[in-house]
Parts: sequence; C-alpha cells; structure tokens
Amino acid sequence: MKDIKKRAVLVYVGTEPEHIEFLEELSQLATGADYEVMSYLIQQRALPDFKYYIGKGKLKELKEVAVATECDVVIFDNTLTSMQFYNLEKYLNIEVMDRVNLIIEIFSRHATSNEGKLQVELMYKQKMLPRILGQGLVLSRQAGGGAGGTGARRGGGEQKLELDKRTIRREIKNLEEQIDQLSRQRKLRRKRRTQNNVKTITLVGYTNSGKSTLMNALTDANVLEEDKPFATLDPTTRKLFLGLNKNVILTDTVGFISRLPHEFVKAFRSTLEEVRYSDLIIHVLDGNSYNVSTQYKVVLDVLKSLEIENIPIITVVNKIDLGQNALFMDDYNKFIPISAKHNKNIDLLKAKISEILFG
Ligand SMILES: Nc1nc2c(ncn2[C@@H]2O[C@H](COP(=O)(O)OP(=O)(O)OP(=O)(O)O)[C@@H](O)[C@H]2O)c(=O)[nH]1
Ligand SMILES: [Mg+2]
Repeated sequence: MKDIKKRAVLVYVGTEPEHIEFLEELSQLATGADYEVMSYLIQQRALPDFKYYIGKGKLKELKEVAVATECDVVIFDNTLTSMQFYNLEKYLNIEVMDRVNLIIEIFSRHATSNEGKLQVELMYKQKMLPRILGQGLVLSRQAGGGAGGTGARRGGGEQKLELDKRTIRREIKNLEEQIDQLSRQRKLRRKRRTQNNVKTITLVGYTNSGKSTLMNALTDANVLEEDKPFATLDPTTRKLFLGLNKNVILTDTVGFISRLPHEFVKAFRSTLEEVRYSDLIIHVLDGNSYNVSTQYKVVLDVLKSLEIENIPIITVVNKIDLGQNALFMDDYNKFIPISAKHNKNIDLLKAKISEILFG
C-alpha cells in the first residue's frame, strides 16, 4: 500500500528541563494528526534567534535532516513569530508549523457540530492574522521601506495583504458574533434546566485521560473513545440515571493540554461556560500517565481561570487496571480510583455523585 502519511521532523529550542516530555507530547499530537515522525532536533539555547528561532548552525543541520528523511513538514514545539515562519519556510523550502498550528489542525478534523466548527475557525483565523500582518512586514522590509513603508512604495502584493488583513478581521468579528449567539442559546437552555430542577455535571480532564470512556460507562452515550489527543471536541450531553426524581445530565467536553494556546480559551469560551455553570465537576485523571501530576496541575489551572470556586469537584484516577503513577501524588487519598474501560468502581462514583448532588 502506498504510504500517504506526511513525514515530519520535530524541533525544540530552549532550556526548559521538561523538554523531553514536551517533545513526547508533540509527537503524540503529530501522530494523532496522522504525521509520521521521522526525527527530532533539540537545541539548548536560552534566547531564540530573532530571524529563525533556531540558531544558524542548527538550522543547517535541520535542513540536512529534513532532506535526508524526506520530510514534508517541520514542526516546532515553540511558538514562532510570523517573520520566523516566513524565513524558515524560505530557507528550508518545506512547510513549517508550530504546536498551535498542529493543535488547530487536530481540532479542525474533529469538529463536527456547527459550534465546534465556528470555534476552530475562529482559533485558526486568530492564529493566521499575525502571520498575514507579518508577511506585510516582510514585504515592506524587502521593498526597503522599513516596517512602516510609505504609501508610494507599496506594491500590489502589499495592497493585497492589506485587503486580506481587513477581510480576516471582519471574518473574526463575524465568527465571534455567531459564537455569541450560540452562547446566548446555551444560556437559555441552562435557565430552563435550572427551572426544571435538572442538575448538571461536566467531565473535565487532560486530553486522552478517559472522559469519553467514563461518559459511556456512566450513561449509554456511545461517544467516541480513541487513543488520540482531542478525540472529543464537541460537547455531548446525556442523562445520567441515579434514581427516581433525580434529574441529572452529564456533559463530556474538549480536553485540556499544557501550555494551552491563548486562542483556545478565547474560541472555546462558550463551551467552557458550561463548566462554569455546572453543579458538579468530575475531573478525570489518567493514573497511568507519567505526567499525571503535571496534567492534574494544568487542569486545575484552567479551572481556576474559569472562576469555579464554588462548584464541588470529584477527582477520579482512571485506568487503575494499568500501572499507577498517580499513587505518588500528594492528594491521592482524596481521589476515587476507577477504571472506566473495565467498569471498576463506577457504582462507587455514582454513589458519591448522588451524595453531593442530593445529600
Ligand atoms: N486501560 C484503560 N484504558 C482506558 C481506560 N479509560 C479510557 N481508556 C483508554 O484511553 C484512551 C482515551 O480515552 P477517551 O475516553 O477517548 O479519552 P478522553 O479523555 O475522552 O480524550 P479526548 O476526548 O481525546 O480529550 C482510549 O484508548 C480508551 O480506551 C481505562 O480505565 N483503562
Ligand atoms: Mg473524549
């Protein structure tokens, strides 16, 4: 069979001690987006190069690696400026992406609902805008006009960029308005639920921790569970049966990841609002992950930014059928150990939910 996967080389530039974990996660993201990871390149460097992010010597090596492994794309773990994208693509002669591009690409594959698609498009446009602005900067520099080239020096290319820029700004505004509209609809639905005394629970957690699997174990949701980052993008809501006169609905949402691009929080505002207004949050941890402590912290930080102080949280350690790295966590005794996949302790969890919501 013909190999249709795009080949990628991954790059990290910096001095963060966790860079191996970063690259591992980047590799999972790339694999999840169907790239074949051919090679890695690390440069220990305190300050990024202004023009290329990576230093000149390493850049030469990167080109050699990309040619030797016949790569189609270079993916940086670091966030690049538009100027750096431009310079790198020109020098390397292949596509250059950064981590945010990769996350957006995965999102765009998994968005199925209207709202999901709008959110991803907004994220994409927000990410693209500075790149277009950057191209303008590059062009005006090439024209010798400096960053603020005068009108007389402007070529057709620059006028087109000006137009693109304005079009994108308008499209962003338009998307924001559409999302606002959906957000108002959500608000109405929430109001109705409160009137009908329906309690709501949201599942949150690091991507791939097993939220959807738990959703399926608790209800007959039949949502997609997959060993891929960001398999779920659109929220799914199902009834959870806890007993007579106990009206509860459970929502499965998009997962979180460390160093979340700020475009994400903005674009997914309306989805994340569902978390803010729920009666109970279930935080799902992947107890088998080597990074379980970091992932726990990442999710708590996102939750904190959502201002949810008064909502009770049940933390479950999932995948207890596998090796447990969560055992070493300080808060471990406060967590409920479960296996969503093998239905372990699901009844215990239901009892805890019932106790919190109905006393
Ligand atoms: N061994 C084991 N695997 C599990 C368990 N729960 C979930 N998984 C697996 O973990 C992977 C991710 O599960 P999902 O339920 O898709 O995870 P998620 O949190 O919804 O992930 P995203 O939607 O991608 O953020 C899948 O391959 C599941 O089969 C468990 O209790 N034990
Ligand atoms: Mg999921």
